Amino acid sequence: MSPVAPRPRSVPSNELSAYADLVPAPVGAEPTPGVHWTLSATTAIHTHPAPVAVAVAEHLAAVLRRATGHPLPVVPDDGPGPIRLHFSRDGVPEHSEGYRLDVTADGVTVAARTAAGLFHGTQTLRQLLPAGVESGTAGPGPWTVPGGYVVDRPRFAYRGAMLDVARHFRPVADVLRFIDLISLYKINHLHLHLTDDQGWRIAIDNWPLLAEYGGASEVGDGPGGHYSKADYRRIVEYAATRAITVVPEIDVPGHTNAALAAYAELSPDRTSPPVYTGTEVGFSALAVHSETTYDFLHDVFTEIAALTPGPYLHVGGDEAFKVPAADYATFMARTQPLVVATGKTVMGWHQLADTAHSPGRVIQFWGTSDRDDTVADAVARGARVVLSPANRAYLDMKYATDTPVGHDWAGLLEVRDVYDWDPGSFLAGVPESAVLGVEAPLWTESVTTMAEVELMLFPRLPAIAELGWSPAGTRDWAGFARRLAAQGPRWSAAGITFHRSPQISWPADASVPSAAQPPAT
Ligand code: TNX
Repeated sequence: MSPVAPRPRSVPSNELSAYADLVPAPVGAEPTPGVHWTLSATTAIHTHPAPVAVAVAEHLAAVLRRATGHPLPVVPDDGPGPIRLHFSRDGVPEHSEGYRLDVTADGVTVAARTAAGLFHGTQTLRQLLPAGVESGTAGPGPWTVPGGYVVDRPRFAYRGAMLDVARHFRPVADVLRFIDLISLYKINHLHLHLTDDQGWRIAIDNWPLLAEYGGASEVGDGPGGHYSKADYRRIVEYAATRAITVVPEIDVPGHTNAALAAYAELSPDRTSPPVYTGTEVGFSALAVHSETTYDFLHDVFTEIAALTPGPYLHVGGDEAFKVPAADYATFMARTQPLVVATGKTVMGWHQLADTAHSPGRVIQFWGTSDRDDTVADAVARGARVVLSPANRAYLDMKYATDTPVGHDWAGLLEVRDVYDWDPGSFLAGVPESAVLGVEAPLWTESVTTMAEVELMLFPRLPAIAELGWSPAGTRDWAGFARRLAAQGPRWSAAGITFHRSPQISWPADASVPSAAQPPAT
């Protein structure tokens, strides 16, 4: 990874506009002209001693050590220090994820009510430092932060990104990198699409062949793979240190060929189909009239719930074309209570909307129109909605016809398409109060490497992140395009592959270092 070349000027490049360039846009921010503070070889990070706060401090230290080469020790909070992370309500917005960040001539203070708030504040601090702070190798600095303050909190509680690890498996290290990437923009839910026709990716003790046999395939000729329970716990714990909750998805009753291939008794005709490595959808289904199916779901949900500290368990429910509507309703009327019995809240794709309600359930809308009466009815019955309109939020859609991977069934999605809509008023009959948030799904039928994952994420993921986080009143395409441009040099410094959208006036140095890099794998 090559660091960004130092700029030949005396005013650090970030000093003039750093507070105006933040993504996602904060609730409030002001620079203090003439004031700045510079990180040095003697800077320490003073933190509240709670392990959750120390974890945030250690993460910040790791990022800063990499790029600055300075030792950045993490020490217990003993009052104002050059960098201070502490719990406080003073001037901190009343929200569990809110924070206040102050930069004076003496240093940086991040105050929040929770570790999540501290974490988000430290992500903002990264953006106030020069772009080279994202580099994987030590640069010369100076590591100057312009004086000022940020007061911030999210608009929506749920800001998600989905990774389909079923069509193409991704090893744990890649998932951890994915977590790092999405956490830069204050995404707080990682939805893992763990099962599909092409592979079952999570070990289930009571049904070992699901992962052992059903996990040993993927789209094309690849070997597939699966997460052991220890692997999965590692992902969940790592996500927690980045203020991210994992949402596991077990997609039923369709999208189940891998499970049927492993266990014939789950299949309507009691015969295992061959392993499937193509990209069609809608051809598989569980035996919805068999008690074995519900025993299976009970076991799977119980084991998944035990691995899941977060509140949601996603049951999929999309594209079950082989299941007649009445059977689908019966199936979901039995399946949802199995989730509720584990203590989790049901989440599902919006095909679930007109089936029985369960308390607090979350409907994930992936349609392409601004009207869906079944979703509006579900909301009237108490459901909440996560918005992932495919023509706005599907990150597997190509940017343009020449995008090397991806689909186009919901259209070509340039960054403006992804940014320019309002989740609070998008769906008829779904008021802002019923919108839990937004999510950007990345399906991986054609996405096979981390470089391709990154290409599809950047720069669109920050657009969805901003819709989820920033106050509605900040939404302005021209302003966002300008702020997004300032992120380019950070991605280059970090070695992140991204689409040089022609809609954005990238600064000259946004393309140079990255283009010189070998493609990531
Ligand atoms: C539809 S979106 C699907 C997925 C595909 C995706 C491709 C949804 C709930 N189902 O199975 O991967 O389109 O864009």
